[in-house]
Formats: sequence, C-alpha cells, structure tokens
Amino acid sequence: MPSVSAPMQMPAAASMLRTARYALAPLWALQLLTGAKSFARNPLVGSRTLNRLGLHVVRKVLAHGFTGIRRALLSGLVAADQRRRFRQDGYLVLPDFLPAEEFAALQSEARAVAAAAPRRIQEGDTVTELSLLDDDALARAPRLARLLADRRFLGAVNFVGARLKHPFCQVQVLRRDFATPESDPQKTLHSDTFHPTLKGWLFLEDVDPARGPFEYVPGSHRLTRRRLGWEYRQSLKAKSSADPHVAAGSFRADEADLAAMGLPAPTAVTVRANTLVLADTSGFHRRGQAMDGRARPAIYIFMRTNPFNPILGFRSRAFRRLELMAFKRWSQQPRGG
Ligand SMILES: O=C(O)CCC(=O)C(=O)O
Ligand SMILES: [Fe+2]
Repeated sequence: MPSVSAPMQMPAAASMLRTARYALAPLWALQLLTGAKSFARNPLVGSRTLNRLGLHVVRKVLAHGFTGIRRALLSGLVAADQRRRFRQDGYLVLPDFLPAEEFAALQSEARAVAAAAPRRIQEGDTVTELSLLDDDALARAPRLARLLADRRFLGAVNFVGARLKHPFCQVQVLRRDFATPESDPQKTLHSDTFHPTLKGWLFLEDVDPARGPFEYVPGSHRLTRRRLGWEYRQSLKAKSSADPHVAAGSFRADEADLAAMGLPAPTAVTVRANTLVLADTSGFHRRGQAMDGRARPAIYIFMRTNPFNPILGFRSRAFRRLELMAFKRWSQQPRGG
C-alpha cells in the first residue's frame, strides 16, 4: 500500500538524517579548534546562537593571539625594518628579491613549467593557469628548486605565515577573459579567513595598474575593536548569506564597511618583476581589474595551518611531499559546480 507506507517512511528517513547529523557533532566541535571556517558546512561555526554568544569573535581573538605569539618567536627570520612594515601594513614588498641573473634563469624555467599543460580554472572573468611545483617539476627547474629552499625566502614566508613550514608553490598565470561578462569574486574586497594566513607572489613580470595588481587595505590584518564589532555582526548573518563565499567564511567588505572600521582605501601593489609580495590575507584585499589582455605571471605561494596550534612547526620536505600528494589527488577529482 504505497499511499500509506510512503508517508510513514518520510519521518523515518528524516529521523535517520537527524541521527546522522548528531553523530557528526563531535567532529564539528573538534573542528572549532582548527581553521574550519565555513558557516554553511559546520553547523556550530554557523550557529546564530553560538555566534550571538561570541563564538566567531572568540575564535578570531584566540587565532590572532596564538599567531601573534608564534610570529613574535619567529621574528628573527626577517630584518627589523621588514618586521615593522609588516606589523604596520599586513603585507611585505621585497623588490629585487633575487640577483638579476638568477631571476632571469628562474623566469625562463617558470615559463617552461607553465607551458607544460597546467591546470586551468576560471573564476568570473579571470582565467588562471596553475602548475604545481612538486618534486617532478623542480627536478627540471634547478633555479626554482633553489628559490624554494632559500633561507631568506623561507624566512620571510615563515615569518608572515607564522609557522616553520614549506609553503605550497605553483606557477600562476592570470589573464582577464574579456568574453566573460561575470565578475571574478576575487575582485571584491574580502578577507580569506577568520585567522591570519599567508598568500604571496614572486612576480615574474612588471605589474602595472592595467595588469590587475594585487590590492590590499593597509593595516586591515589588525584586530581592532571596530573590526571585532564588524566581525560579530557578519557572523550573525553569514550562514544565510546569498554570497557563497561569505557563507564559506570569507567575508566581503565594501567602502562603507572600511569607513566604519576606520580603515583606508586599498593600495594597488604595483611592482617590478622580481618583487616578492607576502600578505596576511585575513586582511582585506582583492585582485585588481586588468584592463588589457596581458597576463600576470608569478610564483604563487600559499601556506595555511591550524591557527590554534602553538607549535612553531618544522620545515619537513617529507611533510610537504605528503601535502602535495593529497592536493594532486584532490585536484584530479571531477567536481561539479
Ligand atoms: O590574485 C590576486 O591579486 C588576489 C587573489 C585573492 O584574493 C586570493 O587569492 O585570495
Ligand atoms: Fe583572497
């Protein structure tokens, strides 16, 4: 008798789903002690009640506290003036990073890596080609291998990223796709995560305003009372935001928000080739709008760790290899949407 049994199965299925959800609760709770940031995916992170009680704000304060202590302990990795500039602005710009000849050789190695069938992703009107710098790629690119093992490079990356760790590096070539009318979500001013985190670029060519430079709001990495108030208000509505990036924990700020937080307008980080830019992308930033078809090639540096882990870390190549293997498996999976 389908007409009777069907309605009876519905509550059973719903209750099984509810039970399955409760079974996951310990995992969600444990994730509160990690960088888990999605208000949509983790019901505790997204809980309006918990956030009204201050969950998001407490996680943010603790993450900044732990990161600040680790970074202070790693402050010997960079020169005092760089430290001062980073603390003030939230990003570092190191021009002429490599000796000219070394850079020229690295540039041609990076071009060769980028020419060999990279991964291609499209976000709105930006096409990005990414080539992973794993052991295979580095075996054919000795200058790139030397950069990734360079003490000064690792020192600056580990100071800004506040952890002793090998970053994850790719050759990244961005190009504006003029045929696509949609806008690239990276071009809206945003913070990547609630906790301090690192992204960086060693630019392989000059980045003038027409090439869509990286833009950063100086000082927006700092936790002020006004920032915390803004974060608190965002945390109450993030879960139900129509913008999937906000629901995923990457808050968007407009000009009025910046003014309310006492923050200046973003600075376009226009640079010459061979400049290393390292930023705490929990500060507000965006990708500038490219006005012509020229590419923006760079060695793209990424490092993200559990902000609450007090251990300074260690630079293990074996660990990096494992992370790269996991990433390759993940990036080869077919994904919809
Ligand atoms: O490509 C850029 O200039 C910035 C992109 C960005 O916001 C990001 O990667 O988080
Ligand atoms: Fe970003």
